[in-house]
Amino acid sequence: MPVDQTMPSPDFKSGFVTLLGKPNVGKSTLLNRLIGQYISITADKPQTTRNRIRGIISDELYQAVILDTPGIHPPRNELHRRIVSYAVQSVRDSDLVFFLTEPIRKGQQVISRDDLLVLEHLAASSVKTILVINKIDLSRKEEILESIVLLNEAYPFAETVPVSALKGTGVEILKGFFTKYLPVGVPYFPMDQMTDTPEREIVGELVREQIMRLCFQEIPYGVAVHIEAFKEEEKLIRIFATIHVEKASHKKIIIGEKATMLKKVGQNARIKIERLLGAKVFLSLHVKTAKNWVNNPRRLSEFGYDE
Ligand SMILES: Nc1nc2c(ncn2[C@@H]2O[C@H](COP(=O)(O)OP(=O)(O)O)[C@@H](O)[C@H]2O)c(=O)[nH]1
Ligand SMILES: [Mg+2]
Repeated sequence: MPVDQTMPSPDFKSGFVTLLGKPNVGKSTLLNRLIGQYISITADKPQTTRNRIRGIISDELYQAVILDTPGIHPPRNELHRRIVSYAVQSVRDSDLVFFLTEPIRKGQQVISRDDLLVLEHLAASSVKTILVINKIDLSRKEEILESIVLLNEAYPFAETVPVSALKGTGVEILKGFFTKYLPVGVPYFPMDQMTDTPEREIVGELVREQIMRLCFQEIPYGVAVHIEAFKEEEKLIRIFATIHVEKASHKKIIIGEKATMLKKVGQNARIKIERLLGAKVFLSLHVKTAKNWVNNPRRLSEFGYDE
């Protein structure tokens, strides 16, 4: 339910927008760019995003609540199943979808299977969808134009916009769609709020992001970060976090020789957390083994992955 606020203007628009697209296409980068704050983690690895991160963008004319998703992909374990069902559910609950994809490469005339899978889900939902062709800074003009034609033949998009989420190109055009396509309504959140995801959840994600970025291959996918304590003192915020891993061998890798890896994870994460919270931070990390938690319903709920 919308909070009780005076409506800024009679035709003020408010609603929910879901970012959808295959892993690594730039959804989280776009969310951060739209709201101008780093709340959703990004990495050059598939399936970085896992937790429910929502950004809020407000203006005199609209408020858009934007949901970042990990994308829709065939689930491999109980964790994935819960994540995919969240993405599917958020499409059903949204007023507008931004479908992100990358330009189709020259000589590669087909739309990828990953994209087709997402489009199938969209077709079933009938939510108005904007085609966002991202990473245009990496592509040639002909490739972008050809992609626009092919994708519009495959799906009835309401609009098409080529962007670079990384550089910011085209992002202002996307903001124009909030007034055009969201329904008339009062704001759901205070106008200066940038996210409704709890701070400690974002902090946990910032720790997990560094593990994604610094550790190799399969290890990061079985990692959950749990914030045990978050103590705000006068000049410092003390944060105690536990990193849960699936196997003892993974614990060894994350800690590293003489704890060098864990130190690096902590240092990098602390810099980003300080920027987010605007305060000095003391960050303490502890690594624990939680065998096969990705398939354990009790553990999944405990780590915030609800049904
Ligand atoms: N060159 C380029 N890279 C981008 C762009 N948008 C995102 N990326 C990079 O693509 C990778 C995946 O981005 P991310 O936002 O995590 O993708 P997600 O999995 O869809 O959330 C990261 O390394 C980003 O820096 C873009 O417009 N141009
Ligand atoms: Mg992401």
